[in-house]
Amino acid sequence: MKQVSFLHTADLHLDAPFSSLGDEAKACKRRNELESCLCRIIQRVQEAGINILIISGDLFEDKYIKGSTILKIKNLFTEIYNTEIVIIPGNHDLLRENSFYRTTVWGSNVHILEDSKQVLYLEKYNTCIYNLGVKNNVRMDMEQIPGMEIARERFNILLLHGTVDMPFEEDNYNSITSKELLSLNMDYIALGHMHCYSEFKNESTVMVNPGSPEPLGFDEEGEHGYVQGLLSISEDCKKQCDIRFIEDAARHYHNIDVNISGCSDDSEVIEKICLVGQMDGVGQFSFRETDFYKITLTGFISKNYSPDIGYIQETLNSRCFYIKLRNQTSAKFEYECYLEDPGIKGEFVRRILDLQEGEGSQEKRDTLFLAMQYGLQALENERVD
Ligand SMILES: [Mn+2]
Repeated sequence: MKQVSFLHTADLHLDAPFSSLGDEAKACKRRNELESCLCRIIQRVQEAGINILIISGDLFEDKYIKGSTILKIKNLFTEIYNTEIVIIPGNHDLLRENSFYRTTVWGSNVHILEDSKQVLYLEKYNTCIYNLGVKNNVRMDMEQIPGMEIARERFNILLLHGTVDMPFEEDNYNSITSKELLSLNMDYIALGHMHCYSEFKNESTVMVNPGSPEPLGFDEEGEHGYVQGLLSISEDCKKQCDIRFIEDAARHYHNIDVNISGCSDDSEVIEKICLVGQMDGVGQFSFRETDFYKITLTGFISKNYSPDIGYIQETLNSRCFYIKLRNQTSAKFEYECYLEDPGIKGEFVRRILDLQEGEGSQEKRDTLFLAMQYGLQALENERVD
């Protein structure tokens, strides 16, 4: 076998509760969409005649997964009987005693990797598959690999569900550096765990964390999908790894700050939010009806006006799949009231105004305005928001 094709995904989190949405109908819809995402992956594997499907952990949420969902997964896997499916459990689908990984009778094309001491050899694809950290002990497992003879004439793929290049905190699952992993001399390293895409390379290895194919929260903005790749080897044993990212998410998350300084009623705020939506490149109608938005209202508003968050949210609700508003505005101090003040507040305001007058750049004048607002906050409330 001179080449082997693969599709690499991770972190599907099937049956995730999506409880933070606070809306069971939408959560249910989203769970169905995760299943549809798996269906699309299977369809792609079938159509492209992919040799190996790699799932690098967190295929499902062990705590919430239903037997019926497992059955759907199992049935889908049987449909791609010509493809070898290689799965590593993650921290949300740990390999515990009565895990569905163990209690389900999977088809013969499904390989669930349970032990880092074992190497899965897929003879028909001339491929060895290694794994690390199944029991959250990546450090110990790492020591095994150099002892295993890595055959250069074969394709070598390593699976790991873990935290790469992040501060080594105790609660980080399978923490390790990209340098250590790249030094293992694999051809492709299939990571999982981090929900956004990242890619690492050196002369001999390509390592990818594909991210969750469907984003699962507001800290997962941007494109989501999976990786399709091809490993090939030439007569003189030179190897090549070509990969491409395939965007495939049904919905996306957006965090947007909207400065509503100067707005004095809810309709003005709604207008401002819609304008920012447009500037964000979201299109003519400002919101994508498929997407999730977290809008944070910022800026300084009059003490006499308090935005009706419930009303604004209701009004914008129909324009997108989900919207959540946060109000982080500050009360605006009317500096004019302090102009004649003989005390420190008056002196402070007069000095700032003098500085503003002598300042040519609008940016610096705006900064001085902020300084005045925060200064007055401190002087009036003995604290700054
Ligand atoms: Mn995950």
